[in-house]
Amino acid sequence: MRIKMSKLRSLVLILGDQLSQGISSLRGFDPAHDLVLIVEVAEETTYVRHHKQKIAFILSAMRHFASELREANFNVDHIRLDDPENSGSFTGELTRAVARHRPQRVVVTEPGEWRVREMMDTWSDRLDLPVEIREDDRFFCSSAEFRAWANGRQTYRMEFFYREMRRRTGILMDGDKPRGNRWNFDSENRKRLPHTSKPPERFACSPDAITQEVLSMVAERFSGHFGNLEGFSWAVTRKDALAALARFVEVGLPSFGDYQDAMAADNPFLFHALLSPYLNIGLLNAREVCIAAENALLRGNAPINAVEGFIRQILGWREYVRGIYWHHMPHYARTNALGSARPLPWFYWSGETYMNCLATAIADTQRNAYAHHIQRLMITGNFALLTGIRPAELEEWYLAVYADAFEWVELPNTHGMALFADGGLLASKPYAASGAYIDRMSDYCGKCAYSPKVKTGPGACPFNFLYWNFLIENRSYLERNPRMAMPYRTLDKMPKEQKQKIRQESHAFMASL
Ligand code: FAD
Ligand code: DLZ
Ligand code: SF4
Repeated sequence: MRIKMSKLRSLVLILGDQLSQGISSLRGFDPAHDLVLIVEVAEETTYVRHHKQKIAFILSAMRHFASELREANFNVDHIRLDDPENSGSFTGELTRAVARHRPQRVVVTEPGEWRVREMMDTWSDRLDLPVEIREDDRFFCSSAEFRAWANGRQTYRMEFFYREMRRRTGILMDGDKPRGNRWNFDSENRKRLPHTSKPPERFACSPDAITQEVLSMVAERFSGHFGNLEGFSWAVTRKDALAALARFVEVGLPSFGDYQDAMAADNPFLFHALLSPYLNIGLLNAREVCIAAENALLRGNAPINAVEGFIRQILGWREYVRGIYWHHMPHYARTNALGSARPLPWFYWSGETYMNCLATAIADTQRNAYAHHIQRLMITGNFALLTGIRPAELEEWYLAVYADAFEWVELPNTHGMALFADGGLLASKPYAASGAYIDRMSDYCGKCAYSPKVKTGPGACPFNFLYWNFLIENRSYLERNPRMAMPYRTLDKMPKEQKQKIRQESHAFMASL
């Protein structure tokens, strides 16, 4: 801290996922009167047992952000995790900082998790100080705008929300028409990866001295947490995150559309952006990412199916899930439409299973704190859906294991999209699939102990019998859904003995989990 303040005006608390100089809490900041507070706290590192890389990524990015702020002439009080006086929680550290600095008020931007919002709402009374909680306006759609869109609708559909966002922002619009004369190129986003395809190398940043210090601390202090630290190569500064964006636009984006849903055993990244951790902690903002992609289209460097497919994920899905989260919490997390109650199998943590698709997706996750969307949805998510895993247990897993996981985005994706636990509020039908889908979209099955071609009996792919068993067990709930009519017609044509076998093998399999 460069100035001694006897009468501090605002103490501005910046959380670990608010590392943007444009964050609303910093607006109007005056170095002569205000002070930034950044706190590394044990509670945030352990409220779920985060992947080691996730902790290192966030703490290192926080330390880099604190020095960037200082260079930009902000006064910063940064409390480190290993500070012996550290109380270990946001509330405790804010209370200590208020005692140290005696501010007239606290300013903070709203958090990304309901849990922290509840904490924040107690601060003014606890501290006996005004606490100004500002809107997080790093998103295209505010919670109030989402509410206005959602109110009065019986069902939500991402596609209609997304079109409205396109019109409202002008992104990928040509006047009042969608660029390419179509809103959605989803049907051109489902190719299997050809053997000849050469995805780009991952954009990797070597850890600098600050990151190395954090890595050592995490290795020692969080040794029992899931995942590896070796090969840590996330960007931890805005400068490097911008370089990652530029590199993706140049080498990944052109093929992103074609192979968006493909999976490959020897490459967990393919043509994906790996930008979600940077977007979610504020090193990149969503608008600049969408504009960079649109510019690639306008310059003729990437085709429309890639650019539309990519922008749909950010302008559409990312905003849509956030809207649903804040509109429906806290009730949302408690819904369990299919009554799923099975404990999470231990192999989600150990990776030890003979099912090669699951073993690969989990090993990728251990190694990189990353798996791409289809691995998360159609492998680990699909298996949990078909076997009826208790939503809260699966959600804790997803929140812990990915570097990009914050509840506002993780929960709707897991609870709504992967598990259908919200009964179809977010997605129009369950994303349930048999081994045939996984075999079509990946090269996992060739090296598996099971065969996707065998439906029941020895060597049968568990996804095959579990898929039909899921339809049988949830019939009364799902058959009302017009989008499920076709699979139920197929099920009805199946011989009774086959259905019996499916049920028996599924029960035996699930009992063995
Ligand atoms: P790309 O495939 O390159 O996509 C580009 C960007 O689009 C991403 O960086 C991300 O910001 C955005 N995006 C893509 N799909 C989604 C989506 N469904 N919801 C929100 N944003 C999306 N994403 C998170 O950011 N945090 C999470 O905790 C998270 N948990 C998930 C849990 C499950 C069960 C599922 C099915 C998906 C989850 N996702 C989550 C969405 C998605 O899988 C990741 O955003 C994506 O894999 C990130 O990798 P990428 O940057 O390479 O994405
Ligand atoms: C995830 C995380 C971790 C691991 N550590 C910290 C921390 O020490 N200090 C901090 O301010 N934020 C951390 N975070 C991110 C918070 O959990 C996140 O800001 C809240 O969940 C609100 O979204
Ligand atoms: Fe997964 Fe079944 Fe293929 Fe094995 S055969 S990799 S379990 S889909």
